[in-house]
Amino acid sequence: MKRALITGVTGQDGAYLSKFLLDKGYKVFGMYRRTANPNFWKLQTLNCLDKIHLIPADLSDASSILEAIRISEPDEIYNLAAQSFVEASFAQPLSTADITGLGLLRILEKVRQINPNIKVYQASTSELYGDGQKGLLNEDTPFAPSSPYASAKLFAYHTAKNYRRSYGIFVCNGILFNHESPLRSLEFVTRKITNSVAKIKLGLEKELKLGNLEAKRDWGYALDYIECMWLMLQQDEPDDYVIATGETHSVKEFAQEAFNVLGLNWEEYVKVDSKFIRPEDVMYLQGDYSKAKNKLGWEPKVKFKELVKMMVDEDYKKWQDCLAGKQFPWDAPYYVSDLNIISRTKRA
Ligand code: NAP
Ligand code: F7E
Repeated sequence: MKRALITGVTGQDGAYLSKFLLDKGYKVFGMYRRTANPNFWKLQTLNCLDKIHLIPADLSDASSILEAIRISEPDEIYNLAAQSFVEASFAQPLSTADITGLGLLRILEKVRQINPNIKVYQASTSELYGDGQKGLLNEDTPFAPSSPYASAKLFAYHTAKNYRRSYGIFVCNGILFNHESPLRSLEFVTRKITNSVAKIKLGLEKELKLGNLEAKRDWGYALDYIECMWLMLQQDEPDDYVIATGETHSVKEFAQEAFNVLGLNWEEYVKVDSKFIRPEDVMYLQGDYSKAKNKLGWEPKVKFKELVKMMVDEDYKKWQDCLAGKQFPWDAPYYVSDLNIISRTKRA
């Protein structure tokens, strides 16, 4: 039985990857950081919390990483943990650099020292390209990071390549473009929109405040992208791959489509609030996944409209279930604004 260690197991990708690997017969170890309030709702939603082995560790603490590798004795490590919110990286640049950048270096040093045969997946990102790009972006497009998050990920990207060349470690960079799902955290723009559309439809909220509506992203479905992480580690040689859909849409188009799903006109509800505008933003991203298609045999299945509908439908159902008094794993009650709505509806 193959053994995998997933860092960032409580995140969107960590939860989907846990399920994917369990279904493939892996013994799955999930690294999570200690928090005052546990946040396992994504793993609970996919019904795999009790099937994985949880190990408390923190990417900023090398000794805890050593312990996690010793306990799990993995064949494969998937490094998904990060401070992954670009906006927050402007407010917390040092901790972002520490976790999102140095985190991989700490892992690779332990791999080199303990067992250099462990294969490693690094969650690289389309944010590496930065602002000012045009056309389809591929593995040869030069990087020009536009945020502390992207700079930290660029450090990790090069660290992976360096450990591959210097020590022969099997480590792959998955240059993944934005990927979303009903398990996306609420601060990211897609889920922020779909959650708000559901509340507006149910009369629980009146407006949605967003920042830069013109930014374009290549949005795919997280579950489609998880398979690629695994495929990269099953190849004979380590390599770096762009994973994307090849389509791009603006935030405005996403909002328009999402309101449309529930028969609403986005222009009546969306307001621009400068609070959500970043010091520097990436205006355009569109990926060329030809290499993944040719070498891994991978293609995205879910396209833009289907993705938006899936997310709106899921959030709408969650709010309806909440109003009906049902209990289920969910993140909205952890956000003050949504908690206030839930408390209000319970009092009424
Ligand atoms: P996510 O939902 O934000 O999950 C991030 C995970 O990292 C969470 O489990 C989080 O734990 C954990 N984490 C944060 N700081 C940590 C620390 N100091 N030590 C240990 N764990 C820590 O992110 P995601 O969307 O699943 O993305 C997975 C990875 O892919 C990330 O590295 C992200 O940067 C990268 N990526 C994402 C996308 C995308 O569109 N989703 C695209 C390209 C690359 P808590 O739950 O405790 O916060
Ligand atoms: O922003 C704009 C915002 O936060 C998308 C992470 O997974 O993907 C993600 O990073 C765009 C930006 O994702 C709001 O300015 C407008 O232009 O959903 P986002 P991101 O920054 O693209 C990459 C690939 C990663 O690697 C990251 O880990 O939407 N936008 N108004 C807004 N964004 C947010 N969050 N909130 C708004 O109100």
